[in-house]
Amino acid sequence: MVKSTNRILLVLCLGLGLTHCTPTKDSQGLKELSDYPIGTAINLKSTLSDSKKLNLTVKEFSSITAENNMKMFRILPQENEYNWDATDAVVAFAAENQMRLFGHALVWHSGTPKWVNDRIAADSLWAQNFLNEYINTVVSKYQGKVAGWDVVNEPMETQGGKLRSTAWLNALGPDYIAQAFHAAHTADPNATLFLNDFNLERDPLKLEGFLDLVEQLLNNNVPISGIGFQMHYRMDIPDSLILKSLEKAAAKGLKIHLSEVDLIFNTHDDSQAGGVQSYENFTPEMAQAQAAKYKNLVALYHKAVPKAQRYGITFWGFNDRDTWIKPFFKIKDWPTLFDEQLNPKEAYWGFKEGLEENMN
Ligand code: 9MR
Repeated sequence: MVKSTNRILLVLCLGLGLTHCTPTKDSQGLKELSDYPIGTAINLKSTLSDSKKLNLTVKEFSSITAENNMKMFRILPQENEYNWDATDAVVAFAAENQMRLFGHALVWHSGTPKWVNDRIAADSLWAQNFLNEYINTVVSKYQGKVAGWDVVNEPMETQGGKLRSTAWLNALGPDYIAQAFHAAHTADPNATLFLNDFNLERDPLKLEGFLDLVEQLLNNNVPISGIGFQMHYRMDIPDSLILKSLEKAAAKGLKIHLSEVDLIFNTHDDSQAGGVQSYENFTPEMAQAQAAKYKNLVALYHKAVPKAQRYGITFWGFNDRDTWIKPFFKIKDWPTLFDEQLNPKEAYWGFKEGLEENMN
């Protein structure tokens, strides 16, 4: 059992209303145990409507990423109709709670609204101008308020080492990536600018293609300053492989963000509804195994990534009620730190122990 004695004492202490109980590390938020930001993706409306969720968000995390509200399809759903309300609210929430705000995502095939995709396909000159204008508009508006951006999200194909075939790539060629970074850097020279993708920890060919791209960008003086590993990873992905992948990425010398962490049990083929339901129930043994793997994630991050390059660990939601995994893959699963009732799972205590043991 991870730290069970301490927890029982804490619960007893609180239950008896003892005011002189010494606070243990168990009562501290994750963020207090870490010297880099610990973040969560946030759906602000849902957070504000549930006081338990709100309290946990503020207590545990020092960084937030809007799960959807800063995507292009939300900010610019129709031509010339910038919609800032939801984004402004997230910016205000981060400031009020002294949290870092991470921007996600400026250019993403799946975040591009249909009207933009249609125009890009019809007119590459328009695509070029729009790319610069959109990035400039959004990044300048939040200059100094958004600490870093996923400038290009998921530039690689789902599997293997090729660039993803998107409307952007088709219209502008591979240079759309460099252009996006230049536009973001011009709009906010102090923002940390990331290239972000999934399965980098588990697909060596994809990682190689991705890191070749990073290398080319660096050689061409493109202002990229970070690499994002989404880390929607799985219990069956060996930690030795994750370590090696992180080490290869860290060797580029850029910041490394574990940007969308969750840890799932069932397999899937990366497509919508593509889940395979092998685990029907969440057993105590599974809870312990997940705790151990979450604990080791901190150790891997510290081993592979030098201190100055640790941009932080961000969870893609922190509870099994709200996780995107279940509706997206159409499976039951238990990928996060808190259960559906928003109570901490063994995973939470495991991750916390990882922070306690590795921070120095
Ligand atoms: O969790 C997000 C979900 O609510 C949205 O419906 C979906 C489409 O916009 O995006 C999910 O977040 C994705 C993130 O933006 C990029 N990496 C993969 C995430 C999970 O699909």
